[in-house]
Amino acid sequence: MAAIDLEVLERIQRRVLWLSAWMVHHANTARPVDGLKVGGHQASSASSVSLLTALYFATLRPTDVVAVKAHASPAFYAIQYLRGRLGVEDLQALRTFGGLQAYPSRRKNPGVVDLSTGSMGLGAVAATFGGLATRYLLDHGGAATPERFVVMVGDAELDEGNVWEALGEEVVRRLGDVLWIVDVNRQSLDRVVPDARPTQLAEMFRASGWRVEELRWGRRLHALFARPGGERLQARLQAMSNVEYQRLLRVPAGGVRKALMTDAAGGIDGALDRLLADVSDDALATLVADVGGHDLGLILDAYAAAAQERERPSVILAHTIKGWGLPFAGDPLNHTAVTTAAQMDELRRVFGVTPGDEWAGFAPGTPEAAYIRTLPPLFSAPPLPAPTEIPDEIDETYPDETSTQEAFGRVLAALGRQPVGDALVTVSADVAVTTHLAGWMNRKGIYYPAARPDPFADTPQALRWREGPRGQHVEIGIAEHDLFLLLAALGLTAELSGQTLLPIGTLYDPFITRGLDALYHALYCGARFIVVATPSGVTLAPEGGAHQSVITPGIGVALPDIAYYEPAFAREVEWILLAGLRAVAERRESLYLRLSTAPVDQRLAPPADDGHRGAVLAGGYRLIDGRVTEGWHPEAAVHLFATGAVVPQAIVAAQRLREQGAFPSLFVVTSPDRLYRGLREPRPYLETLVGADEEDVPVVSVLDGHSHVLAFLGGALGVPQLALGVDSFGQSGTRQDLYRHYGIDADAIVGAARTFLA
Ligand SMILES: Cc1ncc(C[n+]2csc(CCOP(=O)(O)OP(=O)(O)O)c2C)c(N)n1
Ligand SMILES: [Mg+2]
Repeated sequence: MAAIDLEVLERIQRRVLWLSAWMVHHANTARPVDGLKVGGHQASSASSVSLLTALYFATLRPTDVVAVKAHASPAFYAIQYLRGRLGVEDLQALRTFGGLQAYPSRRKNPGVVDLSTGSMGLGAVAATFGGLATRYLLDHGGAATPERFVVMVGDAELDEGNVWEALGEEVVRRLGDVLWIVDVNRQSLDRVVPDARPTQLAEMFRASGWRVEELRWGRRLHALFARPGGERLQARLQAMSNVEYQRLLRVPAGGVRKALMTDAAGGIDGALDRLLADVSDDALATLVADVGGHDLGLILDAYAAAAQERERPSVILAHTIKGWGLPFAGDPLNHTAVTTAAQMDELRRVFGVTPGDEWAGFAPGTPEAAYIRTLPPLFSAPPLPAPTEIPDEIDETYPDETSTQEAFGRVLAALGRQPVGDALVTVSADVAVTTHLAGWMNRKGIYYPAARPDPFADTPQALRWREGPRGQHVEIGIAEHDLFLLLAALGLTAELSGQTLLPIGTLYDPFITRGLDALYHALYCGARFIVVATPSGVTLAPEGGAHQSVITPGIGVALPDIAYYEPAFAREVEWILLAGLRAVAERRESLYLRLSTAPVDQRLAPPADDGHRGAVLAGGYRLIDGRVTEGWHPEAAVHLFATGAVVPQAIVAAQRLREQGAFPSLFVVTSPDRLYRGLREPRPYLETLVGADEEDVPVVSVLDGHSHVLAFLGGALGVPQLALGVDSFGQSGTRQDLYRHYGIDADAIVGAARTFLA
C-alpha cells in the first residue's frame, strides 16, 4: 500500500458520497414504477462515507471481513465499484430483482458482501462471534482465517438488547480480532437519540472490557479549542444536548454564531464572541459540523491504533453527520429522505459532475486510480472444502424404554468416539446438562481460549468442567440470541474459512421463540447447523406452561433452509441426526430436531431395515396397516397420523378402534416439514404412504404442538380430517391430565375417529 495521500482519499470519499446519493436517486427516478417507492438510504450512507472510505481504501487486508452498517449499503456498493468489484450496471440495478440487495446479503451478492446485515444488531453480533469461530479453528489446528472481523453499526442499532447480551459473554472480551466502528450520528429513524446515549455507550463498552476510542471532534475544531478561550467553545459544544447540536447543523449560516453564544438564560458569552470574531459565518457553520467521524486523518489513526490491540476487542465511537454533504444533513427526518430532481441538480454542481457523466469512476491515469491500484485485494471467499465424512452407522444400542432426548445423548457420545467427532462443536445457553450433553462434554471438554483449572477436579462430579482451548463444547450464558448467532458463525466457517465445523446447539424447545429472529438471521445468512430442542410440548407435564412449547412445530415447518423433524423412537433420532450432519457437511440445509423426555417402549418401533430408514428420513412411515385385518373395507377405515411423543397414544387408539370393528392405519410422521414441502413434488411422498385403495379414508392427526401443523393432510389427500393438538397455553399436571385436557390422548383420538366412522 502506498503512503496515504489524504487529498486523494478525500477525493475518493467525495466520489463515494456522490455515487451513493446518485445511485439511490437513479433507482427512485429512472425505473418504471409500480406504485411502490424504491427507497434507499442516502442520509445513512452519507453518514458512513468517511468511515467506510478510510476502511476500504486504506485499512482492510485480504484476511479482513466486514459486516457493513445495513443502511450504508449504497455507499458500500459505490466503494465496491470504485475498487473494481462491481460494474456500472450493478449500481444501476440497486434494489432490482436479482440485483444489489437493499441491505448487504452475502448469499444474494456473494461477490462483494462478506456478512449479511439488515435486522439491527444481528449481523453485528454474528460477525463478532465469527471472531470466536476463527479462534476456535485456530485452537483446533486450523488456519486463522478470516483474521479480523470488522463491524460497522449505527448508534441507534445499539439499542438492540441482543448486542449487550453478546458483549456480556465472558469470551467476547478476549476477541482481539474484533473491531466495531459505531457511526454516532445521534439520529435513529424517527428521532434524535437521547442525550445520555453516546456517553452511556462508551461506558457500556468499557464495562464489557473493550478498548474504547472516541472521535468526537475533527482536527479543525480541535485547533480552535486550543486557541485562547477555545475551551469555552469546547465546553459549550460538549454540554449541548443532542437536539440542540442537530439544530445547529440546520440553522442558516448566519444564525450559528448567535445560537452558540446565547446561553440557556439568554445571556451572551462575550469570550466566545471574541474567540470567533475572525471566523466568518460560513466558516463557523462548517466548523461546528467538524466531527471526528468525517476527519479522514483522525479515522485512519484510530484504525491503526485499534489494529495494534490484540488482547481485547476495540470499538471506535465516531461522531458523524447523518446526510453529511447532502441537503438534508442533520435533519431529524432524513432517514427516509430521497433527493428531489432540483436537489440533485444542485449536488451535480457542488460535486462538479458533468451531466451524462454521473456514473464515472476514476479514469486510468488519475492519482486516485493509481492509488487504488496499489491497494491489497479485499477478502474473497475461499473454495468450499470437501464435505466431512459422516458415518452411516454408529453401532449404538438403546434400552427398551428410552426417550428421544436420551437417544440424542447416546448418539452424540457415540459420534464422539469416531473421527467425525473432531468436526463437531456443541453450544448451549446454560442448559447443556438438562439437554443431555454431559456425556459428550466429559469426553470432549469445554472450549475456552485459555486453559483454566477445574476447581472441583478433586471431588467426584457427574460433569467435569474441564475448560481449555481443545474443548469442543461452548457454554454461553442464558441468551438464546447468542446461541443462534454463535451457531450462525460456527455454521459459516466452511464458507468464510474453508474449514467445516458441524455445530450442534441445544436448548429447551419453548425458548426457540426467545431467539427466533437470530435463528432466522442465521439461516438467512446461509449458515448450516443443527438445533436440538428438548424437551418439548405439554409432554413435559409438571413443568408447566412457561416451559411447554406449543407453536414451535409451526415454526419448524415455516422456516426456510432448515428441516424440522420430530422422531418417535430412538433409532430414528440416530438416523435423522446422521442425515442432518451429512446435510450440514454438504452445505445443503440445517436441522431442527424437536425431542422429548417421555420414555417410550422401543419395541413398538418397526424393524430397522434400509427401507424403513429411508421412510423415516422422507418424513414418515406406516406403523400399523389396517388393510391386513380380515374384512377391511374403506368405509370402516380411518387413518391416524401421529408425530413424536404422542405416537404411543395413537397406537393405543388404533388398538381400541380395531376392537370396535374399525380398520385403523397408523402413520408415524417423523417430519411434518418434509411431508408438507413434498406436496409440491411431482409425486408427493405423502401419496406414496397412502394406498390407491384408500382414497377416501378420513384422517385424524395428532401431535404435542399446535394442531395446524398436520392440518394440511386432509386437504392434500382430499379427505375429511380432524386435527388434534395443543391450541392453547400449557400448564402443570400429569402427562395424562394434560393429554386428556388438550385432547391428544388415546380417548380423544378414538373419539375423533368415531365421528367419521359413525
Ligand atoms: C430489528 C430492526 N428494527 C427496526 C428496524 C428499522 N430501522 C431501520 S434503520 C433504523 C434506525 C437506525 O438508526 P442507526 O442505527 O442510528 O442508523 P443510522 O442513523 O446510521 O441510519 C430502524 C429503527 C430494523 N432495520 N431492524
Ligand atoms: Mg444513527
